Parts: sequence; C-alpha cells; structure tokens
Amino acid sequence: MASKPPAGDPVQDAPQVAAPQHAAAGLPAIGHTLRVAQQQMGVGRTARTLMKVNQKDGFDCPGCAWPEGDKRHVAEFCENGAKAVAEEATLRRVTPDFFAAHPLSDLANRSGYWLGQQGRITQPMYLPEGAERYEAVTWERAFAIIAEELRALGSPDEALFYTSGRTSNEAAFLLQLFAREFGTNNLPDCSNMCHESSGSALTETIGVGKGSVSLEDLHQADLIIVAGQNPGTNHPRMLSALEQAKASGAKIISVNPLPEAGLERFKNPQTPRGMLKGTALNDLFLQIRIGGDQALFRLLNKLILQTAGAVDETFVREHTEGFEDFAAAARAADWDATLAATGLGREEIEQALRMVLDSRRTIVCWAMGLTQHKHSVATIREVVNFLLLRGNIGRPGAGVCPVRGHSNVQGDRTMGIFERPAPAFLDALEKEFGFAPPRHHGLDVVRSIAALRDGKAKVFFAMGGNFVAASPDTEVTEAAMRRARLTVHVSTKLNRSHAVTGRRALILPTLGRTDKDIQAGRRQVVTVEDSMGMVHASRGNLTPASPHLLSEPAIVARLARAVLGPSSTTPWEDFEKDYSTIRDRIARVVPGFEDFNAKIARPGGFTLPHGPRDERRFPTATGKAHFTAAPVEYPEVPEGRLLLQTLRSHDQYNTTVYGLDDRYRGIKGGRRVVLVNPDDARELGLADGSYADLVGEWKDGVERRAPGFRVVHYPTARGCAAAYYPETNVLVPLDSTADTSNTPASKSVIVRLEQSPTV
Ligand SMILES: Nc1nc2c(c(=O)[nH]1)N[C@H]1C(S)=C(S)[C@@H](COP(=O)(O)OP(=O)(O)OC[C@H]3O[C@@H](n4cnc5c(=O)[nH]c(N)nc54)[C@H](O)[C@@H]3O)O[C@H]1N2
Ligand SMILES: Nc1nc2c(c(=O)[nH]1)N[C@H]1C(S)=C(S)[C@@H](COP(=O)(O)OP(=O)(O)OC[C@H]3O[C@@H](n4cnc5c(=O)[nH]c(N)nc54)[C@H](O)[C@@H]3O)O[C@H]1N2
Ligand SMILES: [Mo]
Repeated sequence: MASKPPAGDPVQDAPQVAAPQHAAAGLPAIGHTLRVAQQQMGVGRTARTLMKVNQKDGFDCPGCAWPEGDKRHVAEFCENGAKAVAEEATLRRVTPDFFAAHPLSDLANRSGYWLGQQGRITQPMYLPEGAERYEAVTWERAFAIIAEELRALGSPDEALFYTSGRTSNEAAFLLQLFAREFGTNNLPDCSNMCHESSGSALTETIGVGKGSVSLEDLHQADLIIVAGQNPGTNHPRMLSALEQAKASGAKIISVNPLPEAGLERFKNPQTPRGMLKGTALNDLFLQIRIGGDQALFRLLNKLILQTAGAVDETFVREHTEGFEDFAAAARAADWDATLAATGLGREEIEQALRMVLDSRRTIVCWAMGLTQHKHSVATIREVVNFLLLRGNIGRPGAGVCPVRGHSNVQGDRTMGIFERPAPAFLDALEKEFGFAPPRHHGLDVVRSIAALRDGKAKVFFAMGGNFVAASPDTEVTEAAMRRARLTVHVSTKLNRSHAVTGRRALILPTLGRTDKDIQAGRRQVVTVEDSMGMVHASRGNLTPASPHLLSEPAIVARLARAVLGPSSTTPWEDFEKDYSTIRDRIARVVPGFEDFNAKIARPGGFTLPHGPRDERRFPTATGKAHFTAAPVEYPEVPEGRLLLQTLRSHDQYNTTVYGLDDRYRGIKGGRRVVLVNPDDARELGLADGSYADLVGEWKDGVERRAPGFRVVHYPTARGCAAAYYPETNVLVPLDSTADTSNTPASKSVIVRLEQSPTV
C-alpha cells in the first residue's frame, strides 16, 4: 500500500549534517528509488510504471531533458527520474473534500513540500471573488469564466500565458496559437529563468540557440568541460555518458565552486564494476569563485592565442568573423585579475591549458551555474570564443552542450513559446492559419511580474509550473499576483501558486506524462524534444487520477473555442480529437518537422536539423560564426559579505520538494541550511551549527531577509555561499537580471549573514 501524505505542517526543518559524499549513484540510489516510488505508488504500479520510462514504446521521463541513447537498458531511468515519476503517478488524491477542509488561508500557510505531498488534483476548482475556499466547478463554467475575464480586457496584452517546460509539443503549439489568435505575444516561460542566457548567446554567435552535440559526440570527445552544472543530482543519466567517454580515453575538467559528488566518482548501477568501485570522473577540478567563468575562459583564450599552432586558422578564416576584435580583447587578459576573479591558482589554470591543447575534440557542457548571473550572456559567448578558436564546432566529438532542465523546455521554444518570436515564424503561422499574429514583442517572466505589479496585466494563465514560487523576489511577485483579476493554473499537483491568487482563481487539473490519453476513443501520443534536438513520441500507460481530468491539448482547444468563438476558423475540435492533426500543422509551420507524423512512428524518433552541427553552416546574418569581445566582468562583493548561489538539493525538482535530504552533500532532515567556507565562517564569527538570517544587499536599499538558516561549514570556494531555492527566492531582486537575456541572477546574490537565535 502507498503511505499517507505527511499529516502535520509547517514541516519540522531540523537539518542534521554529516560529511559530504564523494561518489554518486550505486546501491544506495537503487534502494532509495524503490522506497520513494513504493510510498507513492504501491508495489504493482511501481513496477508497471518504471519499466516504461524512456522506453521506445513508453513515456518520456518527466524529469530532466537528458537524451536516451539508441540502445536502451531495461531500466532506462535514474534515481531522480524515478522520484519525478512517483510524484506524478502517486495514488494520493486532492479532491473537492480536501478543498472544503482547507480554506485558502490554511493553504497559504503550508510549505510547498506539504502541498505537493497531498497528491493529484481530481476536479476543476474555482475560487470566487472574496471566497474562503475553492469549490468544484464544471469545465464549461471554468472556460466561461476565463472567456469573460479575457473579453473584458482593454487589450489582449493585458493577459499573460506562462508555460513550464513539461508541456508537450502539441499542447505548446496550441497554446501559442491561441495566444496569438487572441492577440498577444505575452508568452513568458520557465526558460526565461533558466537557459535564456544560453539561447541569447548562442543565437548571436552561431545562429542557433541550441546545443550542437549528440550523445555520440560526448562518447568521442577527448576533453569534456562541465561548468556550472551538478549532473549527479540534476541529470544523473549524463554520468553514464561521461563514464563511457572516459572509457574511450576522454578527460574531464569540472568548473564549480562546490565539489559535487557526481563529478568526483560515479558508481553505475548497471555494471558490476560500477556497483563496487565506480569510475573517477574528474581529471581536474577547478574550484572557481561564483561568477568567475568569463574571466577564466578569457585567459584560456589568450593563452591559446599565444601558443604556436594552437588556433584552427582554416576554420577561423572560412567560418568566422570578428576575430581581430576578439583577439585584441583576449590579449589584454591579465593573470592577476583572472586569479582574483576566479580564486584559482596559476598552476591549475596552466594544467587546464595543457589539457585543452592536448585535446583535438572538446565539448563544453553547462547549466545554471553559467546562466543565472548578470554577465551570463557574455560568459557563454566567451565559451563560444573558446570553442571556435580551435574549430571545436561542427565536427564529431566537439561542440556546445547547454544541458537543459525541464524535459520539454527546448521543444516548447521550438513550438513558438517565446515572447519575441522570429518574423519568419509568424509569417508561417499567418500563412497556415489565415490570421494576422501580433508583431510587437510580448513580456518575459520578469516583465510579466512588473506588469502585474503595475496593474498593466490582469489575467494570468499558466500551463503548468509554479510561477509564484519559482520567480524571484517572492514578496514582490506574490503581491503582484494578488493584484490580478483572474489567475488560472493548469496543474497536476497542488503548489504555492494555487494559494497566492488573483481576485478570482481557477485550478484546471490535467493529465501528466505517465497517464493514458484517450480522445474520441483513440489512444493519443504526444511528442517531446530533448536537450540534443531529438524529437520522439511519448505514451502514458496509467489510468488517469480521475475521470474528470482533461489533457493539456484538450484544455487549450476548449479554451480557444470558448474565448474566440465562431470567429476563429482554426479547427480546434479536430485538434482535440486527434493530435496527429496538430502535428500536420506543426509540419507546415516549423522547419525540420516535415512529415512529422511519419517520422515519430519510427522508434526513437528523429533529430532536428542544426546548421552548425551538421554542415558548419551558421545561420547568422552574415552566414559566419561570430567571435565577440565583451568586457570581462565578475561580481564585486563588499567586505564582510558573501556571494550566495541558490541551487537544488538532491531531493527536489525545482519547487517540488520530494524530501528533506540532500544525500551527497551530507544534509538530512531539513532545507534551511547555508553552506559557507569554514575560513569565511570563522572570519564572520559563524560557528558550524549556529543559525543566521540571510539578508540581501541590493542597490534599491530594500531589505530582503530569509530568516533562520543553519550554518554549515562546507568546502565551497572562498567568499561564496550556497542555499536552496525556492526558500531563498525572497532574496533575488526582480531587477537583478542578466544583461540581454533578462534571466534573474539567482546564482549571484550579495548577502550578509546575521546571527539569529537558535530555532
Ligand atoms: N532531480 C532534479 N533534476 C533536475 C532539476 C531538479 O530540480 N531536480 N531541475 C531541472 C532544471 S529545470 C534545470 S534548469 C536543471 C538544473 O541543473 P543544474 O544547473 O545542475 O542545477 P543547480 O542546482 O542550480 O546547480 C548549479 C550548479 O552550478 C554550480 N555553480 C553555481 N554558480 C556557479 C558559477 O558561478 N560558476 C560555475 N562554474 N559553477 C557555478 C553550483 O555549485 C551547482 O553545481 O536540472 C533539471 N533537472
Ligand atoms: N532562486 C532560483 N530560482 C529559480 C531557479 C534557481 O536555480 N534559483 N531555477 C529556475 C529554473 S532553471 C526553472 S526551469 C524555474 C522552474 O519553474 P516552473 O517550471 O514554473 O516550476 P516547477 O517547480 O518545475 O513546477 C512544478 C509544478 O508543475 C506542475 N506540473 C507538473 N507536471 C505537470 C504537467 O505534466 N502538466 C502541467 N500542466 N503541470 C504540471 C505541478 O503542479 C507542479 O507543482 O525556476 C527558476 N527559479
Ligand atoms: Mo530550468
């Protein structure tokens, strides 16, 4: 039997601390996986479900966007993928009785962990203006309420349509189509807080905002640099790829302020050797200061330029431009300034340089450690400079590898979920559907919050996610959300965004990836795109949590009919009945999807074209890849302050908290911890085990405080600290964002630590 959700709340946050671990996966991970899964799903459902994860006839794991290889294991999932599946396939239920027992004021006082543990939502729920409680509502009435509020707006641009990256290609395509037919490009998405900096930097420099490597490339590389990423927790299946690369002789450099266990040693649960000893992954660990990466890559570039024969001159001449300006900037890089920015030693950088020069095929992988800083776009452009210099793009074993987060975040963008759509995309939409899409840009996440705050946006509709908890500046965001006339969430599980609402609110419960989706008597499939541009089908196999759930495509189709009425000539009803008719339209609108339905019938799906990867064709304005020369920046931290990064524990999926442990980092039973270098802690007079308030310091002078964090002396880089998100989002100022991409700078928050009474 599956266990009951936790009864009490607020959750007792009483962290216990042990020494961090030095290896990831292995036997403990398997035991943990099965325990978590059975608690939520029971034994039979656990077996049935886990056997279908990432199989060619199964469903795509709702965890991360790491791709599957062509040869699949019987168990093609990881510990954290299994947790993601268990959260969704849980037998626990949130019914109208639950909402009758828990008024809004009660829900607003619960932790995100408690809310998530209550189970799957079973019926559409409505919170009328001034009401204390959500009440059950029919789908017809729910759509009528949304239609009424949308039609009452002064302009379509007063509505916001948010997407979180689990949404299928089919649902995403319909949502952007509906929003644009309604008349707005206000399509903020989780990408705005995630890999937007990667998209911006890559589009500017190589012409495509996506990664250029495949799994085979990783297996063939001589050198893989993993910068600002914790794959042991967030992309565990990537460790198998790194292991395989090492077996063929690759070297790995990890660049990180924290020594992450997964990068130290990997115990592959699928091989006997892996279970016993495991493989050491890191050949060199560069323990960089937060935000020092641009300076590091700039200096490496200077050193490459100074080495005879190190530059791939043919590639630079034939395929790039901007080399002279870049080279001048790189030559000006200075050892002392770099050592100060990075906190690294000269010998370490020289060792890295030798490894770079010894490698004929180099890949750089990165995630949030590079994308969530003020100078993130400039940092990633410098990574591109680094790869271009030695021709490491568009040939086997080499390239850029931004490792995406949500399982279909890359696909959602391909489908047109973007507040700044390319004119060519809108042209194609106009030609196919015969209406004139709005041409002016819409609002991203940060600008959407400002618009709500300023009363310029009035209806907020979310296709998944947990906007209120995932966004920066929690107090500002929550106050902004409360000003909305209507907030609507299409959700599988309860979260904070259902408790912090506009004047009226709706919760629309939907099918998840694991659920069987039947429309007009026929089983439907949806499709997703992984981090490496592979598109494939996903088929859920579980009986849905309740007969009242609608699929995401069905919700958008019915909403569109309710709002647009007979004036829309789009065949919304057909789309709902048969998703292959949506794919026929995608095939005509989005390049690379020709013969979409035929291509996904092939097991494993197909790979989207990528000019730089496939033929060194760079679709920039000039047809060449661009070297760039931004000034080097790094965060300047005043005396007595620390630079805080807000990151994930091993037991969470973004704002969904699976449990209160962070096994690899030695933390148990609590999340309010702040990891501080022991030398910094001593200088600041903070004993291990004492408690401190984290107080943000930002130019607006507003005090942002996160109280009661247990200080943990931890081997992070000097001057740096780390604490979990979303508890620390209260500290991230809304206007502290990356240049160009406008991504919240949630990895560089200047804080002071104030002793707080022991809690
Ligand atoms: N189990 C699980 N899987 C997930 C998620 C999850 O929450 N749980 N989330 C998904 C999503 S949406 C995403 S975007 C990804 C996130 O995947 P990650 O980016 O791995 O996630 P974070 O926990 O934010 O870790 C950031 C890493 O960057 C390092 N870092 C921080 N600042 C710097 C810096 O300035 N320089 C360098 N070089 N390193 C730095 C941190 O120490 C940490 O190792 O994972 C996806 N997969
Ligand atoms: N401080 C700080 N803030 C951050 C980050 C950080 O590192 N630090 N990371 C940022 C990043 S990288 C990201 S991607 C964002 C994440 O932001 P979001 O994507 O908005 O947040 P999630 O926590 O992933 O959303 C979880 C909710 O999605 C719903 N859900 C789950 N599955 C489905 C489904 O199949 N369909 C539907 N309709 N709903 C579903 C459930 O109701 C669940 O409660 O957070 C960002 N915020
Ligand atoms: Mo993300």
